[in-house]
Amino acid sequence: MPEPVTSVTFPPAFLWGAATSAYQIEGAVREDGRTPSIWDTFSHTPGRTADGETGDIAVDHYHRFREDVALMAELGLTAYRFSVSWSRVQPTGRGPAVQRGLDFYRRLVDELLAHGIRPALTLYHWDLPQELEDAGGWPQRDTAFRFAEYARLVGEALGDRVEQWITLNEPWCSAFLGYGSGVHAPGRTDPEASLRAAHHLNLAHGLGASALRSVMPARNEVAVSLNSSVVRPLSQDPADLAAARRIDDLANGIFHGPMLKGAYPASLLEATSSVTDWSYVLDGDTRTINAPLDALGLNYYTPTLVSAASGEVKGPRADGHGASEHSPWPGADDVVFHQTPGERTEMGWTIDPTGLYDLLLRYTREAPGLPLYVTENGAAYDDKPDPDGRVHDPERIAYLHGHLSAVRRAITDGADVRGYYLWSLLDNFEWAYGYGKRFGAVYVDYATLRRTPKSSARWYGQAARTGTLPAVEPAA
Ligand code: PNW
Repeated sequence: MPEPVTSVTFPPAFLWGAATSAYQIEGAVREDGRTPSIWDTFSHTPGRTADGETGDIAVDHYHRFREDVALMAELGLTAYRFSVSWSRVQPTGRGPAVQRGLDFYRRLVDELLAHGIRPALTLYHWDLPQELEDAGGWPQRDTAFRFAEYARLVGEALGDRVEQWITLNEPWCSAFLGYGSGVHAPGRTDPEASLRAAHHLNLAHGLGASALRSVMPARNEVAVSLNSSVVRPLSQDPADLAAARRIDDLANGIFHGPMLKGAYPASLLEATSSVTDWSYVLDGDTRTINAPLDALGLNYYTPTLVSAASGEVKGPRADGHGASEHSPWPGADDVVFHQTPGERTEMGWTIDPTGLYDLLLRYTREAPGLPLYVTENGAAYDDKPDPDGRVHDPERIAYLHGHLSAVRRAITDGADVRGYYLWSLLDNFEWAYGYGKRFGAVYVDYATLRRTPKSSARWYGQAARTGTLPAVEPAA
């Protein structure tokens, strides 16, 4: 691996963070009044996750958060993005907050602040209280109002000490992997329900953002994290361009349209008209969803390459969204997904830092003046400790170097990127893949739950402390 010739230096205020989510790390699923979320139910349903793995214990962060915060501080990180478990705060998804549930997050935030680490709080990272799913889940309009109430409770409790707020994490995954392809909780496979879910997630975002503002100090920032896809056509053939346009609407426009511009793309409404009539979009909804934002979070892993069906035998689906006979792309059964050429991570996701650059510049155009954060980016590798106990992950260092360099280039070219959150701080429960996919900068031995920073964690910490990317270490 050649060393970069010029040094890559970031603005002094740039945030160097790591990200996690509640169900993936906390464990303690029955403690202090917490009740099951859809991910508890799903992971305990045979056949849903690899080897039937669950988040029951995960990496026991609920009991080890002080150790985890100390680790971040020692590495030199300046920001930490975590999510709140809704069913710890409101076990039935309704009613007053459980103080013991909120207290855990108060202690966590205070520990972060005491170590000079800026907390960024995500309200919803996929773990809907099961009772709300039993009442219809995201396809049901009422769920959006329940979310707004939950947002208000958490905003009241923590708005005095958390300045960065994120309403939803990746609503695309909640809607289309949860209710379309069924590879995520609650595991439903109903294309019309997945579009209803998308609308009610949008509505939840808008209502939630306004609820937060009504109870929090004005200095706090409200954002959303989208897993906006970089959709590329296989060729410049008009049919391929049209296929890319349709997937772009279903991946991106369906969320950023109402959130940033106050309207769903007309092309989306038309292309999905055989699946749904959109009658659940009521007067005023898109105005509600278009609530002002202070920043936009973008999660990026790999680009999406598509073409129109050519009439040839279709290969296996290569959209990297897990194995299902059901598509997460309603009304787009004739679009073919291709593997982007190039080296891949353990997830089978092609490494393509240019995609991150393109994404940041695209949203600089879509939302002029809105500060951007990379709220997730990272890679899974098959990390193993050496006999001496150290964990060397030069591939992850190369991945981070490539993507952070792309962020730097985007800043140079006009994108207002304020920070980067590495996914993930710790190896953790990678949803349907269970514990087999390790995204952590810190290695977790699942037998003992011992944490060992990988060489990438040291590398990233040095970047955080100096504001400059260290050279990539020579491949082992
Ligand atoms: C994101 N896809 O998940 C999540 O926000 C994290 O919780 C997760 O651990 C991380 O990325 C790595 O997977 C995604 O199929 C899951 O396109 C699936 C997809 C995208 C993101």
